[in-house]
Amino acid sequence: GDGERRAKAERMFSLMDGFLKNDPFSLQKDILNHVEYTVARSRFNFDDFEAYQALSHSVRDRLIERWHDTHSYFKRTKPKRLYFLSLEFLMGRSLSNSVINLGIQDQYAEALSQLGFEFEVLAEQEGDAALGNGGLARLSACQMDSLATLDYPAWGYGLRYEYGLFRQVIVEGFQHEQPDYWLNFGNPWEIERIHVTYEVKFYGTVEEADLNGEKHQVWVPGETVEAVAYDNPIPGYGTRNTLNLRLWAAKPSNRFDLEAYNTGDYINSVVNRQRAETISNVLYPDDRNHQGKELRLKQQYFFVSASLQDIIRRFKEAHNNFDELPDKVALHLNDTHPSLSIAEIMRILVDEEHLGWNKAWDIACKVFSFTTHTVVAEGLEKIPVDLLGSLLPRHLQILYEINFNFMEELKKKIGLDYNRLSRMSIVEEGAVKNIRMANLSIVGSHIVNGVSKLHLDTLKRTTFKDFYELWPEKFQFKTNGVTQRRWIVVSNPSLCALISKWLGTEAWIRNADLLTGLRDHVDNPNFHQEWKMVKKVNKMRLAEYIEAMSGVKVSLDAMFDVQVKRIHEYKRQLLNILGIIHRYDCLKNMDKNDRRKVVPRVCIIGGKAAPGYEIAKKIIKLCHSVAEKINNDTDIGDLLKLVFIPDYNVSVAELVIPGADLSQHLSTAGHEASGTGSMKFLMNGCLLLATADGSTVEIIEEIGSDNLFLFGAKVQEVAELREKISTLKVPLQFARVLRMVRDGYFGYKDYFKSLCDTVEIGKDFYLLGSDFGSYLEAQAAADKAFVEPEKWIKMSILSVSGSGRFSSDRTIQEYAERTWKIDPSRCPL
Ligand code: CR6
Repeated sequence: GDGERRAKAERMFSLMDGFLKNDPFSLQKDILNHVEYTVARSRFNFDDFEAYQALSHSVRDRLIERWHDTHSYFKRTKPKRLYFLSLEFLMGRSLSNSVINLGIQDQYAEALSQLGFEFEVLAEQEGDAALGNGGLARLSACQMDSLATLDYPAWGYGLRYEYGLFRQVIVEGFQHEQPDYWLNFGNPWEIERIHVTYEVKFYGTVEEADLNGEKHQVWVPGETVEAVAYDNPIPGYGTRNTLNLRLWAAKPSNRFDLEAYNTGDYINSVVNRQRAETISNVLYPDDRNHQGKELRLKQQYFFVSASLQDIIRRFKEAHNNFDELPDKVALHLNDTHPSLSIAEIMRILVDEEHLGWNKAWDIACKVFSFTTHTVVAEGLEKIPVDLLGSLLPRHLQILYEINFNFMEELKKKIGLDYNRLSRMSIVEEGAVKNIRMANLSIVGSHIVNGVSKLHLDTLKRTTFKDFYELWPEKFQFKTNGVTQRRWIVVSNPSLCALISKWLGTEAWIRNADLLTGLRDHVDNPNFHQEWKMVKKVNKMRLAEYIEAMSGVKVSLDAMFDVQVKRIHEYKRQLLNILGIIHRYDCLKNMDKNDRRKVVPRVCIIGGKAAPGYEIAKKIIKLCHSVAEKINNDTDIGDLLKLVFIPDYNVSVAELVIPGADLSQHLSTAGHEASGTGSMKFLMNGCLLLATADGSTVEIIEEIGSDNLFLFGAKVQEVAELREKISTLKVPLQFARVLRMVRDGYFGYKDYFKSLCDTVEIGKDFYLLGSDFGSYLEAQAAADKAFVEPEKWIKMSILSVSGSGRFSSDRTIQEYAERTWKIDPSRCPL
């Protein structure tokens, strides 16, 4: 009975000694316990890595406590929940972030130093969790941090890839990819839930069956794989709330298949079974092209099916009527990658729960929302109908039915405009028939989001014009943001301390709008002095790293000029390199006197190229070739250095961004949906040199065009320039530096030819030539500002004070209020 249960619970609680204590002494005891019993090393003899492991386990214990409390609180209070579905999360390291969000950073530092360890040194032992490609994936990670911090009742769902994004190794200037088997050394941040498993099915046929006299479609699958849950606690800052990021791993199904084992070929049956695990093995390393690969589609459906089974199970535990689903559940599609969810939920509601089609469709449309991170139509995901039909035959039928109904509805509204109907159709007709995942996502969601104002404007005018005209009320934008917890507090402790000192509060860590308060001190010389010191400390840290990585010694007096992001033609790293060649060329032709007036520069470039993206790989090689020439030119010395930082990832970003004076964001206007790197630099007091693209437009609104270096054609001009692409005028300097590369001045003449061809007059789609003049002017303006330290520091302060709007807290609050309709639900202390 009840009494018995209560007695048992009380005994349990007393046995467990209440909650874990966070004073340094208790922390030390916990760490040593983990050394001894978890890591199984002797407390008298363990190294830094083992100390890191034990430390992480002690942090994990504390996370689990809060995780339990949060989830039992949600279970009790039943708020509407958000489920954030994303195939990619770029979490980076967890230790520092967790300890800071738990608010026990100082206690841990003290506990460790008494044990003879340094927190920062142990934190360096951790590898990155790199389960994503670039901006989109890091955005998901920032947004999880904000969801937790703002107390929203949310879950993240993703895939637990065994191989994260490849490691970039540079050999003689060329990129090589190495597998990132990140689980090699164990992962203390995840909790394996061996009992939370679901069967995911593939292939097979659809058969017709009779159910109470009605005809029903029944999927008879051909293959079954098991999904196992791995939970990753996401602690909020300044709250007990700790959310869950549930990642699925594929395992062979435990279903006992008598047939397979009776054939006598035992070994082969086991090997076949084992193939199931390949589904979640490896992350696709391409951030733009996901075109119709079977394994990729399998990953998507595996993810969708496991997540939805889990979500529906949780819903059914607390509710007995699907009418309530839209009031209790919001499902967010992070890009089109999880958009099979729309077909899957229809299959569950219609085939398994036996709801009528129209009712099920009505529920689905209310539950889903969608964010697109792509600008151009060519970047949108498509899946060949044949592939989908063989892997998921029932889903293909459902997709056809969704499309049929949509087309009928559309005809009533727009008549028989066949061109428009075919553009809007979910099924693309042609030699190869495709399912257009973006069209599916728009049709099946009640809100469609862009990631910046300009992005949405562009979508309305171009890619999604037809849909916008049909459903203008569906379209919104939520400008991206990044979390100041990771991008200031974790990565730049000196700046964090300085901000808190001058604002007189740490409240900005939860409310970044307060950063505007720094404007009050913008002319204070003491503040300037301290600001300068902070930058210097971070530049020193970066300079040491550069020397260790590349052997290049750099001067701290130089301007540290950084461009770090995925390598893409539209991001125009080539423009940067050509600009550097121009600078070098000018220096070579200058007399001694003039050289004395030159601002010394350390140009830093970093980023990965997708393994099959040849031009991007050539850009990396060119960077190395130019660097070799310049860095070994004793005549130039400290006036110009170029370094490529290999294997750019989240933890490298944490080191590079705080140390930058200037950062470059050079995308041809209209191509970067948002860009989020710029926001991290802004938060770290680094000035931007940028085109008016993506969210930069809003950064300009916020900090004023005087406080950054703007250049290049605007979006409207880009279209016009492209019209006359074969007659575009390019500056002489551009032709000259290009010629230097072509003529083999940096070696590898033949290899660089096809790269040079991409920017030749008439072919220069990304308009490097026509933007070159304006780019050089912006660079000159940056040089000029740098020699007036007062002015520069002021711009830097104004950058940070205007960065509050680009906190992911603001983004998430907008999503919560305008799209998901969820309320904060704060777990009591
Ligand atoms: N590559 C956009 O290109 C945006 C992020 C996050 C991107 C980038 O401008 O900031 O998403 N798009 O919204 C995709 O990944 C498809 C990106 O990271």
